[in-house]
Amino acid sequence: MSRVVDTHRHVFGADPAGVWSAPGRVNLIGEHTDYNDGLVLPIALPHRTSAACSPRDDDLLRVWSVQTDELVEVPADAVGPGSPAGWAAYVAGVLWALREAGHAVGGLDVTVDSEVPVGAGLSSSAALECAVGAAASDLFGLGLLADDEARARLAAACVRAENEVAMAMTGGMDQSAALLCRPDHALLLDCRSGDTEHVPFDLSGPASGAGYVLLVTDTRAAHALNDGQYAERRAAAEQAASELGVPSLRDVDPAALDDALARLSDDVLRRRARHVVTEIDRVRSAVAALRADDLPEVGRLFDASHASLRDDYEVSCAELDVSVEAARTAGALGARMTGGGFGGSSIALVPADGVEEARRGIREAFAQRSWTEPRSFVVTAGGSAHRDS
Ligand code: GAF
Repeated sequence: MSRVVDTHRHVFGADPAGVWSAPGRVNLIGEHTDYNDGLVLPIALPHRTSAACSPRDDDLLRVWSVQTDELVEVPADAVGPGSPAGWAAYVAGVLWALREAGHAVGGLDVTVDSEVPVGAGLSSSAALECAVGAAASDLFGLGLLADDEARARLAAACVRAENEVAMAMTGGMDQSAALLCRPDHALLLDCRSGDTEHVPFDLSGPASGAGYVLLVTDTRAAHALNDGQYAERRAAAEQAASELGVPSLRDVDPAALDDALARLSDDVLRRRARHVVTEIDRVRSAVAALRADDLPEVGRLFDASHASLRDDYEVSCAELDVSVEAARTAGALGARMTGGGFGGSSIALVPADGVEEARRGIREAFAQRSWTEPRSFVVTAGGSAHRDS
C-alpha cells in the first residue's frame, strides 16, 4: 500500500485521493463456459492489484505502472479499439466503457501496483480493470460498488473494456469474480441469468480430516487471451450452438448430449461442444460435493475437467499437463488447469501436510525437462474490489 502511495506522490507530485484494489482469481471449475451462458465457480485470490488515483479537471488519463516503470498518457477521445495498446488499455478502456454507459467520468492520474502475476492466467487484467473501475465509481459518485446488482453493472463495463479496447474476446467470469467474490467462499455464477450463490469454500473443516489446501502453480508458460486461439474456441462454440439451433451450448441437455453431438458437422465441433456441456454439468456436481464436504469427489471432478480441456477443448499445454500429473503423483486428490489455458496456472487439491511434497514434485518434473522453475503457492478465498484508503 505505501509503495503505491509513495510512487504516486513521486510521479504525480501530490497525494492520491485514495487507493482501491481488486483481486486476481482462480476458477475452481467451469472453464470456457462463461461465454456459453454457462456456470463458473471462481474464488478471489488474496493477491490484489492496487490503484492509487486522483481525479483531474480535464479528461486526460495519466497512468503509471510500478511493474513496468512507465507513464502512459491518453486523452479520452483517443481511446478506441486497440488504442491505447498494452496494459494501459485495461485502464483507459474502463473509463471509456463507463462513459459509453452514460456516466459522467472525468480524467484521472493513476498509479497501479500489482501482486497478481501477469500472464499467469490469474486474471491480472480483470484485477486492474476492477481496481480502476472501483476508483472511478467512488471518485465520480457512480455508486457502482453499492450492492451486487451495481457491481454486476461495473463488471459489465470492465468486460466491454476488455472486449472493445484491449481486443480480447473474453467472457465475464474474471470481472465478476473480482467484484462479487466473498472471503472463504467460491462464487457460483450463472452467466446467463447473472444469478449468484456464495458457496462456502473451507477445505480445513472437521469433516475433511487433516484438511486440504488449494495449491496454485504458475507454470511460467506465458499465456495470452488476444492471440487468436481463445477467440477461435469461442467461435467454434458459437458455431456448434448455431448448428444445433440453440442460442448457446448451455441449452444442450447433458442427458441428450450424444444425440446433439451426432448432429454436428465435424469432429472438432463435437469435441468442443462436449467439453462445454459436460463442464457446465461438472460445476453443478462440484457445488454439491463442496456442500457435502466430499473433497475426493471434488478432486475427481478437477481431473475430469482437466482431461476434457486437454483432449476435447485443446487449451492445455505440456507445462500444465505436467504440473497436474506431478501434483497427483505427489498425493493431490485432483488437479486441473485453471483460466483460459495455453499456458498460465494449474490448481491442485493437496493434503495440508503434503504441500512441500507436491511443490517439490512439480519443481522436479519441470527441472527434468529443463523448463523454467514454476512457482507454487497455497491460496485461500479472498474478498472483492474495495477502497483501501
Ligand atoms: C479467461 C477469460 F477471461 C474468461 O472469460 C474465461 O473464459 C476463462 O478464460 C476460461 O474459463 O480467463
